[in-house]
Amino acid sequence: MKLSRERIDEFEENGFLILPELFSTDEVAVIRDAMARVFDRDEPANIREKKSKLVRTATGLHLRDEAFSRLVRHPRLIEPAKQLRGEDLYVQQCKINVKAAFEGEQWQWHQDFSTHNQEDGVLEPLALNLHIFLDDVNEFNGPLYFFKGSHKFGPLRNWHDTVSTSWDLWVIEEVDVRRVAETCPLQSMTGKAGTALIFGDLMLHGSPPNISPWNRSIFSMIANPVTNAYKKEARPDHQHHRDLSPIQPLADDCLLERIS
Ligand SMILES: O=C(O)CCC(=O)C(=O)O
Repeated sequence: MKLSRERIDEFEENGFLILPELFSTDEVAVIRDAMARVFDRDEPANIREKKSKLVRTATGLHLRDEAFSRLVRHPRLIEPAKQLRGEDLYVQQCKINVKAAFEGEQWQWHQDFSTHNQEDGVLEPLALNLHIFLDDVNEFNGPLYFFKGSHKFGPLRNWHDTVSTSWDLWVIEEVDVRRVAETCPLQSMTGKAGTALIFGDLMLHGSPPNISPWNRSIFSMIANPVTNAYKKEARPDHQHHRDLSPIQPLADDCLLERIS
């Protein structure tokens, strides 16, 4: 799948792209079945919420289930990502972020690049975060909030928050969030299950707790150019994979082909 010139310009201008219902209901069902299998296991790569102990983030998915191994090579994700970066990419991270109804906790304001740079020694903000909504995401069940165009500010001042949630995160100083808010409008990332979202490493974003009665699960894969690979191994492999093999896209129907 190729992006048009207009969509590439939109990505450069806003810092993100929404691709409504890029994946079909049947494909989302395959991913959700795999999610249930992975979440059932009590493994360190399933990181639980501080309070409820429900799974918040399940990482290393493409090494834990064949459906995810195919999904990280899906042409509808990988071809646009390669087109935007113009070079080979590796799977830096492959996870699902859940926000369970009533219980899902926040993601503080952050740029992904702060973590990639501080923890993994990635030098340039070139990684792309590729999301697929696995539930309908609405205004109430904890959508991501983006400061549209915030990538143009470059890397912002950050600090390491190891207290607020069970996922340690490099978060952005409030003074910088206020500065960005002066010119960049906030937009919530909502859409039907199967919708995809592509955003860059410098997007200033966060998301509120889910106090609604509706679950919210989002698949998230970070794809980074091979030439921009990690230089530090502070985090475990399931949070930043060491395998730098260039991602080779599979056939478009790869998710629906039988898994033997
Ligand atoms: O799942 C969320 O609400 C936030 C996820 C996020 O911030 C990210 O993927 O970088």
